[in-house]
Amino acid sequence: MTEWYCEELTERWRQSLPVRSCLVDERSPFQHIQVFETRDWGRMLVLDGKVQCTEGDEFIYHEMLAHVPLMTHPDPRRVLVVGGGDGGTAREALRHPGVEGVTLAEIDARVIELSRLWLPDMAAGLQPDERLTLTVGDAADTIRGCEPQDVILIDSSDPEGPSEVLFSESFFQSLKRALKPDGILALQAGSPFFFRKQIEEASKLLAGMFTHVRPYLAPIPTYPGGTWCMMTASMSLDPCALTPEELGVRCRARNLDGRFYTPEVHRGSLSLPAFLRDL
Ligand code: AG3
Repeated sequence: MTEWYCEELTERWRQSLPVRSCLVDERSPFQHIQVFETRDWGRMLVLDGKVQCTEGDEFIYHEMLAHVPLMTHPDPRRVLVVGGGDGGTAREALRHPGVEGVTLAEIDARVIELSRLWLPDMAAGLQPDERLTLTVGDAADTIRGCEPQDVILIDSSDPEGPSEVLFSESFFQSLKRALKPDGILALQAGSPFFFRKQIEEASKLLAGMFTHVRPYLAPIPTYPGGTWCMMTASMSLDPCALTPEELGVRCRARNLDGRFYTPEVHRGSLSLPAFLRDL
């Protein structure tokens, strides 16, 4: 009989996919961590009942969270990743040859350890690399202590529960302080169908602090609803200001060949449907 893993996002929305086996099922001091072998999407990391990534579609999420802001920046050197203990976002950031340092601030050491064991493709971003600094603990401490960053990528879970603070005004303020004046940040903002209120709040908060706030969309089949919203914020950098030609020049200069990300996808992802634009 086929076993199904079911994520229950709300009382009225569930999404299921068939799994072959459960590889990890444990409680860390921070959360419930599970890894499944799925039938069709490779291995899947689940935190507190929320699908974080599958080997089959993680490239879309990680490329879009990293390359939209990193390509918008003309010369990114220092990158901070908040969360992202599976390594996928760091892996993508390290693909930009000009990047001299990536600092990853993950609260849960077990996510790092288990990703290294079970999710090698993503954990490629956690391999020993002189450019990479792993910090385990409260991101707020890392942010306070780090040197000014060119790019900050917030790879958190949903804007509720333990990750809720990562969507608060004071947290955004601390990120702004950690960012160089000409830096750019990006965050995953949740489902445009189920987290409309949170997306609206985050974009309002950020718009009060930054000149350019740009939501964009990516299709992630294994996330509830299948479409996900991300957002950049910056005082000077606008991902919409670059033409596909200019982005193409940057991609070639950085030798960056995405499986999902292309200059056209960059532009297209920022073209919002009316209901989101009106938020
Ligand atoms: N972080 C965002 C996961 C959000 C998914 N939400 C859900 N399934 N309800 C992903 C971390 C990948 N590095």
